[in-house]
Formats: sequence, structure tokens, C-alpha cells
Amino acid sequence: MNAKFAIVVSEFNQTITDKLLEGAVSRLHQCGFSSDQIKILKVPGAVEIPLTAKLLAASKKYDVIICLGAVIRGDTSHYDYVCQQVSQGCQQVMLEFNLPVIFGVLTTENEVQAEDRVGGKEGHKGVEAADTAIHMLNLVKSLADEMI
Ligand code: INI
Repeated sequence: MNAKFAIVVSEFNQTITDKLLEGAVSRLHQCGFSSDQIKILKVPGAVEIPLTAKLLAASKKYDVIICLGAVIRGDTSHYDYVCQQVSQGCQQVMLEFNLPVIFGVLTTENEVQAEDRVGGKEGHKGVEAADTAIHMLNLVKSLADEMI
């Protein structure tokens, strides 16, 4: 399938986000997509994901955007602001551009919960994000075909 993926991944909590990225890219390769079809952009933190996703969406070069990040609760309320900005920002881009924006951003209470979700006992959210992206690509394509 001739699809173009963009992956926006944040570097904050990089040991976790590297694993999310690795899982997502491996799954896309497993499903037959080549590296030429996957553009990867790194941003400092989850807060920077939505603007990057918006610029990618506006470029009209991509069929789906996968957002990967890890927000882990600390001692202050900062966590809540970061979670709110990244989740609402991603949703806004998806609805504004009619483009699937996959929310592969972990929001966890601690590092153990995050590790559990990158290949531990709670599965792999990077792999799941890639699966969701492929599902949405197919769904959007079939809806577009129906409308022709
Ligand atoms: N960014 C994250 O991606 N994860 C976090 O856990 C996090 N915490 O906890 O602070 C975080 N903060 C940085 C934020 O995303 C921005 O990069 C920063 O506020 C500058 O805009």
C-alpha cells in the first residue's frame, strides 16, 4: 500500500519513548511498509507534539500521523498540564485536518507503569499505535472509496 506515515516522538523520558518508536517502526515494517514511507520527527517533550503534528498535517504529505510520548507523574501538577495539552492538541489536529492522528502517548503514574507498556506485562503501546494507524488508514480509504 502506497501510504505515508509520519511519526512524532518526544525525547522526554527517552528510554521509554525510544522503545515506543522501535515498536511502532518494527510493526510498520512487519506489515510491509518501507522506511521511505515513514518520516520520523523528534521533539523535546509531549507539549511540542501537537504543533509538529499540525505542521505535518498542513503539508498534506502524510496519510496518518502517529504521536508517541511518555508523560510520567512527578511531584507537582505539571503532569496534568502536559497531559491536557498533548491530548487535546492531538485531537484538535485530527478533527481540523480530517486526518488520523494516533495518540500513542503514555500517561502513567510512575516509570514501572510506563515500562509495563513498552513490551512488558501490559503489552506494547508503540506496536498498538502502528496497528491503530494501519486500521485507520484502511478505514479512511474505504470511506473515501464509498463516496466516489
Ligand atoms: N514532557 C514529557 O513528554 N513527559 C513528561 O513526563 C514531562 N514532565 O513530566 O515534565 C514533560 N515535560 C516537558 C514538556 O513536554 C515540554 O517539553 C516543556 O514544558 C516545554 O514546553
